[in-house]
Amino acid sequence: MNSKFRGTLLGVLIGDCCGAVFEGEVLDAGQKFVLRKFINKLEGVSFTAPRQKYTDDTAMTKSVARCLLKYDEKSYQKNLAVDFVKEYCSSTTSRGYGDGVQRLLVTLRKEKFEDLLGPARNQFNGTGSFGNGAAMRISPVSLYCVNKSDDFLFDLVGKTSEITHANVIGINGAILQALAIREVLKLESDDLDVNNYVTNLLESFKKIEKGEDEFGIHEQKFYTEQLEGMRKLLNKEILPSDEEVVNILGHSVNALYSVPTAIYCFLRNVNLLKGNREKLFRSTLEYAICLGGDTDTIASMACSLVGAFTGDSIIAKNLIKHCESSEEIIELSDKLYEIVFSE
Ligand code: 8NA
Ligand code: MG
Ligand code: MG
Ligand code: MG
Repeated sequence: MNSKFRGTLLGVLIGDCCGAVFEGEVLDAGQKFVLRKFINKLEGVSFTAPRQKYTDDTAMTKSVARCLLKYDEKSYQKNLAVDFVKEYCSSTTSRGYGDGVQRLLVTLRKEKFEDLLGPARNQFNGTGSFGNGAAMRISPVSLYCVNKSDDFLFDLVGKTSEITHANVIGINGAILQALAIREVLKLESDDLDVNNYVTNLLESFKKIEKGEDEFGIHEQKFYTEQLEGMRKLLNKEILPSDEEVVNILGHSVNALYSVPTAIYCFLRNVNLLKGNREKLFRSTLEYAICLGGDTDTIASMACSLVGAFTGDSIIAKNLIKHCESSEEIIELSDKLYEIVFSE
């Protein structure tokens, strides 16, 4: 299990560092060749500098991991808001934070964290952010909740998300990613029944998206519909093209159009590499970036799932070494493992 903890957080880091180089692009055949060469170089012979830089995805994941290490129900959310701001302000290079979240972190600081949730609710004319920023940083919560109930996980995902994301799409994206990681963490063998796994995620989401208000029971089908689209793509006899995948699932900064995409990247490669698990990390990393769009975040979320599934032993040692702060990420994973299994 320690290896799975390391794999999860290293997946976040490596997907982010490699994907950031191609962010916002649609990759043609030439750029896909460049991408393959680029990862080959990072996996290849050891070099000292320069290291591949991480972005907001990893920066915010580190904050979540640090605050879970000193988790206390009452102070967690405030500690996390303060850590997000500290991490944001301490960086000397641009980490590619979303526009909305940058404004929000500045407001939290200026108002001295008096109102922890108000600024997030005021984002985007009061609709709150539906960006994938809550989902991209959620993996430490899956680690922390590996032996906890669903309700505990939902509550902790909510607390971790709502500081920056008040829109239900942003928060439910984080719930989906958290559940998806936790389910593979719990597997003891490297045999994953993909159909069963998707059915379980769908069942959870049908419940989550069914609500009740003064007009009675209503059903929203945002993530449920995306997961159904994902299942259809996975069951196709002919492997869908990149264009078809992006048309159905999306590749944007919207959580609805990136979290299911990341899960699809993972599951497609699990299906393709049944007897060849050592290739799963590299293959998923390259595939997720090939889809273009929000490449750092989709690759980060997809690789985190691979790492949670296989552990860190299948990740090339030099690829780990060539990403900024990998030692710190390993240390955080090991500490989380210690506290989760000593409780
Ligand atoms: P966010 O909350 O600022 O949301 C990201 C973007 O989504 C916003 O800037 C808006 O354009 C849009 N958006 C979100 N909610 C709404 C809404 N209700 N109405 C209209 N537009 C909306 O930041 P976040 O933390 O969710 O973003 C995470 C993403 O930002 C990650 O992909 C991360 O890698 C980073 N990112 C940065 C860039 C960049 O140009 N630097 C590009 C893509 C992604
Ligand atoms: Mg980023
Ligand atoms: Mg935001
Ligand atoms: Mg991104």
